[in-house]
Amino acid sequence: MGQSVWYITTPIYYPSDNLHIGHAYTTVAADALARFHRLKGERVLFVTGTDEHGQKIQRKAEAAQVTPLEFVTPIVQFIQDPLWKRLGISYDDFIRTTEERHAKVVQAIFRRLQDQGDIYKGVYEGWYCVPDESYWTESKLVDGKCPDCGRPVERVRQESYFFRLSRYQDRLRDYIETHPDFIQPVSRRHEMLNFIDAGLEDLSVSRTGIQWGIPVPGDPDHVIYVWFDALTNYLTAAGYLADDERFQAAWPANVHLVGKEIVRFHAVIWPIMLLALDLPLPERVFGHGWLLIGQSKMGKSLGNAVDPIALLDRYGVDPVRYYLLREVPFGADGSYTEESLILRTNVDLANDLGNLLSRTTAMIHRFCDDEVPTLVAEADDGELARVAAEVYREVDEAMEALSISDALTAIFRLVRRANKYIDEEKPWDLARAGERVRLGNVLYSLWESLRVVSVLLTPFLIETPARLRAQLGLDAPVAHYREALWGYQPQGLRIRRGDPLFPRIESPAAAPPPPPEAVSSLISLEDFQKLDLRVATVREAAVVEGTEKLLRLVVDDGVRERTIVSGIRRSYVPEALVGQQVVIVANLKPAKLRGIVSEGMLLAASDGETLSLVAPLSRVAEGARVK
Ligand code: ME8
Repeated sequence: MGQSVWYITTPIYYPSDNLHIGHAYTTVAADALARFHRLKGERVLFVTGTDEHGQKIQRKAEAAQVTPLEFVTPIVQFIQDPLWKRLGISYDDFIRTTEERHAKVVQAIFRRLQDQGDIYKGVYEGWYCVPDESYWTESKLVDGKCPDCGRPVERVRQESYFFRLSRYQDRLRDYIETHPDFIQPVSRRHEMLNFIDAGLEDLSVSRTGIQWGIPVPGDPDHVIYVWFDALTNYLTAAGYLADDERFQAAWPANVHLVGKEIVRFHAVIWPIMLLALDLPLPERVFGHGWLLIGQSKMGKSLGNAVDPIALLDRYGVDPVRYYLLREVPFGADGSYTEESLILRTNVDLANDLGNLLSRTTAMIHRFCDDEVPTLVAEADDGELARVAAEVYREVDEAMEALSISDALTAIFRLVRRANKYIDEEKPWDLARAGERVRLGNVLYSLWESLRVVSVLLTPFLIETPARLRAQLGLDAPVAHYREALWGYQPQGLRIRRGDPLFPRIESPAAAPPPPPEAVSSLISLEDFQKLDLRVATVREAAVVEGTEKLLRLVVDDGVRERTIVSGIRRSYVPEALVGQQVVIVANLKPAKLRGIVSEGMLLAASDGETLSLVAPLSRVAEGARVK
């Protein structure tokens, strides 16, 4: 089969309420992957949509005294525009399960499975979780509640059609065993194998007593179970039974991106439907983690949902996308806080990237009259070119592995290395000393690093790449990933300086600073001189696992490297500290914190919750005395 389209899907969301940033999280991640593959010149099919049938929606509509379609339509429209539009979601198809094209496919599949004896009629007796639209047997309930979401379940006894999952159990198990990449991350794969090994019961795939769904062909008292209906969307959108050429090119899907709570539907029920239809299985089902508020999952009905539109209004599209894509390793759970969004924007975007651009363009303006210098290759140290080449490869590998946050970490490694390169090479000294060749090479390398970054950031951010490129003097939008190769751009451009890329955000949540404490009792100069305060440079920084406040730093005090445990985690991301100078109390008695011996302390100004490290205004030698 000539599969030539890279096909990625998100779950289709229930339009039972407005969506929150948990839904935006999946959709932005899928969007970044879709944009990445397009940038590599591939044909992409990126599908998202809405799952509009089922008991939950029917009840919501009844409560609102409108028809289910009247209930969902404005929500669906809102999801398309403004929500996905403002977030820059570049979907190729938006599927609604209430569309005619979809009902046809669902009914055709149902009929075929019935004809081949995979669907049969019986009686279902057991429990149903309406919010999750899932069936449970008595023995699976936890304290009488839904084992997945902990909410109350309802007793159901009715005539029902059943899908013979049991018939395919062994084939599915073999498939998972022989296709180690099928279910990711690997922890979910183990969960699914255990689930299958516990034995698959035949699945009830129709309901009576509710009307809001696709009717069972030839038996209109039954509507088709909403998950059977919803999963089929992936085939409908690929053109199954409607457009053979489209379908042959797109199927099987390359990635079904889903939240971890619905991996079971995608890694057990869905592949069995496909096995029964003799269709190839998707290449990967990736179950990512949850955005948490405190310890709980953010959820529509849990009253803790964060509205993406409010965040877009406050911070703009790129900080929100950057935060969602960068903050949490893709696959793991992570806590959402607005403070961490602000911190990410300030540290990575405003400080590291914004400053690199403003410093670079300011120096090209001042020393080269806005003209980007030409590289004199024989005299170049090749340092930034080397890092850029590594990052080019790392981003590619990370995106293939769906490690989206690692891809961004790699890009910002180049940004940080370039900033450090300015500090090391001191272009202003080179200018003063008349070292024009070296100066030109340094400035060219900085400009070129930023150009490479503008290409690499293209799949992730919407507005920033073009704004960055405008200041670099580049007008053409990025067309292909290979443009991120060092030296791709012909030389001889002029920069156009502009506004800062990202203004620093002042934290709205920060408490007003407490009134300064009254000055305590006076001390003598000798008392003060007992303190051995020194400048040190941070060499390593990492979080102390299991703590909320602590970072473990290794600092160079000019004589040796020492470890200091410091309570600054809430105010600093560790990697941003590496290379920074700080002031330490060098003669503090060592103390053990969380099992780590801390040899000294960092000076920081405390402004309510926020801590700001104290540092010399210009770089000085490590070990310099502060007095
Ligand atoms: O489950 N953190 O729809 P849904 C991260 N209609 N992601 C989250 C999240 C959170 N706190 N909350 C939601 C359904 N999501 C079905 C899907 S597919 C054939 C049918 C994301 O509206 C995550 O992707 O409840 C999760 O799987 C999805 O939204 C659930 O959306």
